[in-house]
Amino acid sequence: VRSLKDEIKELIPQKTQQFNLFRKKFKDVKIDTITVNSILSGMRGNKSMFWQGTTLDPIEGIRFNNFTLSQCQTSLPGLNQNNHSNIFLPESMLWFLMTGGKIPTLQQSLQLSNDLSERTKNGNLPPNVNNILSQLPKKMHPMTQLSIGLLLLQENSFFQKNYENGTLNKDTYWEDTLEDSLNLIAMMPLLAGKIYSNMINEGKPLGQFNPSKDWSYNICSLIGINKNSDSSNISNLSNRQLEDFVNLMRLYLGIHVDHEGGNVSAHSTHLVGSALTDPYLSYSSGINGLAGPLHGLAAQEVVRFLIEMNSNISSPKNLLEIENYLWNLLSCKRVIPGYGHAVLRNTDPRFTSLLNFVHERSQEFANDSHVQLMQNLTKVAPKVLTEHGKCQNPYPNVDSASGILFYHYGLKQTLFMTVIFACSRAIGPLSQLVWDRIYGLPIERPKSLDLNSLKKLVTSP
Ligand code: CMX
Repeated sequence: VRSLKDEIKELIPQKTQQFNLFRKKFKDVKIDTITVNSILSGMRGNKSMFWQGTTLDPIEGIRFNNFTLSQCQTSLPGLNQNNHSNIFLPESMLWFLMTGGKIPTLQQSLQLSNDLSERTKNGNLPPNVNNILSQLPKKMHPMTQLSIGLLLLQENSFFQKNYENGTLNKDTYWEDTLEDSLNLIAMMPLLAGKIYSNMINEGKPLGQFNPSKDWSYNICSLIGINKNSDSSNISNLSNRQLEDFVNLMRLYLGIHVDHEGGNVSAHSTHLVGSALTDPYLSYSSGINGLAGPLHGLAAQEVVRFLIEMNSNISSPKNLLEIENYLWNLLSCKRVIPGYGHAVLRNTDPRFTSLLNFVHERSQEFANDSHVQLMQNLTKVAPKVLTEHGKCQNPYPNVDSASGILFYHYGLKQTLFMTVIFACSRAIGPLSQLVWDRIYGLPIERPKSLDLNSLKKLVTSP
């Protein structure tokens, strides 16, 4: 079977020719107007960035290489065990994004899974990385630990080493970028496992890496939620629940990979990478952005919010009490976490696919008051937010459901949830970084303006 690298190599002549022709032909065509408001409001909606793998339609939601999420769920290969037919392997999505839209066969996805596994050298972090991570204060924010972990792995960067040696040229930048990106992605389960063990088990391993299993399975294993785990925190889960948890992980990791280029984690990876910075340094910046409460941290905010609300209302079924609780929250100038979006103007299809996971297991979740509240909120929050009249999108986003499902299966450390998000988000921005190198995109350098310059621009005829 041909490797991912062979596939990419074959695509390069045709893709670069198309790209260069397009640039040459249309380079002076105006496609957007920049207003003062957009400059002063986070460049919201400015069409000013090239991103190949995904685009976000305000109504339809995310498209991956022009496939909607539900098309991906029916087209990309998964393990298809026990009717989990709509759950594809994140490795399939990695192949799909790295090749600019080629749907892998199951064999190719599994081969990539195996490749990632082999890159971990028997499932061990390099000893120096492991040692330093073991010495971090156990209470250090898990995203800080992750960022440090990636920076420590940077000494293995082929791109950095070969750039330093002078053995790279513009035509070969992409090869080491790909190599580094795949190595980085391969290491994410090990970093996640190490950080979770720092949080709950004094740095002692919670489970074992299994080289014959897929990427998501190993994340579950290393955080101690798996059949073959050493951890005691799973003792209450049945075999079926453990299997469901692994499938939830596959689903979650598959749908969080990318959300077009302008979001903070993707954009920061791209921006830092545009200075020819290697994938480790670039993605470490991305996850620092992901750690912000308005971005990746929202999933844990939702979990806290649901727990807090449940302790203040008589029942998760009491819609009137939920409504009153939300109005109180808004009157204290707090946001309803898990609702709203900078681009989306409809229910996030990623939320819908997580909700389908719940519906397919209605018995499992029937007695979980937090999951019930999460579902009932969808009947109340959009109405309240619409009446409130401020927010442009009153519908649930993906974070509305993700954290509370992990919580259900025993992942109670809410701060850790963003680390799982970060495992997934590595896939989209790093696929883009490989293509940034192939297309030879230059360093990013938008023009900034102070208030005086802006004033001059608005008053001049
Ligand atoms: N609850 C209450 N108020 C909200 C709101 C919510 N869920 N969402 C937006 N608003 C408010 C904003 O705070 C803003 O108020 P001000 O004018 O007083 O500043 C106003 O409505 C307009 O905001 P907007 O244009 O609709 O939304 P933004 O693009 O500025 O922000 C987002 C988008 C996600 C940060 C915002 O909706 C929010 O804070 N949501 C809650 C946090 C959350 O769920 N984040 C997850 C995002 C998912 C992702 O990153 O992928």
